Amino acid sequence: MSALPDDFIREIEAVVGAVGMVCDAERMQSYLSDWRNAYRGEAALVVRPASTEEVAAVVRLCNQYEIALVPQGGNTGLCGGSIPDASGTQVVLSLTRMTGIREVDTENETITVEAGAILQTVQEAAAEVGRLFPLSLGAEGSCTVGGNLATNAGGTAVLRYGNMRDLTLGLEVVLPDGQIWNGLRGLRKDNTGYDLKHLFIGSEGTLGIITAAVLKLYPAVRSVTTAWVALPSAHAAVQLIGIIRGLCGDRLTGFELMSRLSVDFVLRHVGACSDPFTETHPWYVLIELSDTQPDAPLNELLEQGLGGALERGLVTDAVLASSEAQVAALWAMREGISEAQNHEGPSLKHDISVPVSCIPAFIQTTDQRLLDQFAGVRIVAYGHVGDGNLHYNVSKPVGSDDTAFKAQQDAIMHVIYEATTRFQGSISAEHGLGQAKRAAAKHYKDPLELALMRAIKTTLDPKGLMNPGKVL
Ligand code: FAD
Ligand code: S2G
Ligand code: ZN
Repeated sequence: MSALPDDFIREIEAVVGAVGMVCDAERMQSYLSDWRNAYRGEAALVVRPASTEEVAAVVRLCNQYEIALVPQGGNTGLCGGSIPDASGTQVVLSLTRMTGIREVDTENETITVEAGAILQTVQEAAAEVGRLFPLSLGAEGSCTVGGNLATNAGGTAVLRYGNMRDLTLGLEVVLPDGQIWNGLRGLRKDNTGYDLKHLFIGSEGTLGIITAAVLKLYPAVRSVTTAWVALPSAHAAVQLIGIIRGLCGDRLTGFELMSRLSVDFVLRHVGACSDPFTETHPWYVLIELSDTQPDAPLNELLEQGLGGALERGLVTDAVLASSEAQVAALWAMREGISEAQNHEGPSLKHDISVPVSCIPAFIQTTDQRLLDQFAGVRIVAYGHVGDGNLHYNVSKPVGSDDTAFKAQQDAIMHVIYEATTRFQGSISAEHGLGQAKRAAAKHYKDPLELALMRAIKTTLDPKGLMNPGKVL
């Protein structure tokens, strides 16, 4: 706090009260590093406003005193976007006191929530009124809606419902000058000029602070079937999703690919997980079908699709979950990969997307190049096949030195991102850029796109106080 002017601190306290300020170093710690301790920073102060008006007043003061702000939700981001820099001069603005569910409107199928609401709480609020809010990801117990919006989060149901951008109808945003933009409309159609909410969705706190949102609700699903399927190759997985989608259409709500090594990591480090098969296989997919009809014939449909695939040699084994507990165990296997990687040394994360049809060739050629150049590295490949989104993470060779492995991070990254570019893909499918991929974006993104992004940034945040050092 020493870096801040006394009258600034007094004025902040007059806005948020002592309850809304975290000053001592001890209590500040959890705001200064991310979920996996990959990024650490220092803050002059952590402020926890309780309302949009308080956020606006804090932003106005930071603007007036020219103090940089780092918006923060659940701190589960994987690109260091919510962590302050090392200067100790920035203020972290945590939305975690703004957890209100402002309105649930079942006639217009919308739910209006505040930015600090935990994703799981929003899912539960929808379920209470017989609706579904479909965003679903491994961090849903601690990530916030504001963070989901700021990173345009994806997760496992994108292939059926889309990502956060697709699920949002309106936003309330505090702009870098402290003005409150109230765009909290729940209209499905509003064609009156530029669609401004889409500027802020995915902006990772660099264009303003999202304080509330109007989100879409969907009919609750009343029947679900889940299968764990073994395959001989990633190519078989791409062929299989075509078969299942052709047969089941929009009932296909999850199709998650996992390599054997991903599964091995989970079996090794995540308790209460077990392999449904006795044999090991190179690849697995977790398939979920769901329907709003109770007792929809989902098992029969899935057995029909898998049966045909088995005859064609695309599937080598399959099991349909026969209980809620087994469904949960299969998803725990999938969602446990992120955590399991942390127990195998540094995990060099690459959240890439390529056209779905290119996934097999991307994996085959990139695996080869990496293993040729970095003998012994372990490639943890898994992710959301339906979106062409692979989490293509690299763990160190067994027994090697963490520091020596991390020294190869850029070289490994360029092999992966050059392959991504060759396949017309993106270097960040769902996690955003944060601080982790800022340099890579400068290298791999189209210069005109970067210039347009900078023009928008300069227009909205001319003093550059909103989350500096992130994205651009
Ligand atoms: P934070 O980490 O607090 O912040 C993320 C970014 O948003 C930062 O740049 C921050 O400045 C900004 N920000 C936060 N709140 C606001 C606000 N109110 N206004 C403006 N800017 C704001 N992500 C996926 O997309 N798909 C997945 O499948 C997925 N799986 C994950 C699994 C695990 C186990 C973990 C740990 C993470 C996973 N993530 C996934 C990443 C992460 O959960 C998402 O990026 C999530 O949306 C971040 O939300 P958060 O509240 O934790 O945001
Ligand atoms: C997921 C988490 C990313 C990672 O589990 O779908 O988005 O690489 C990821 O840990
Ligand atoms: Zn993911």
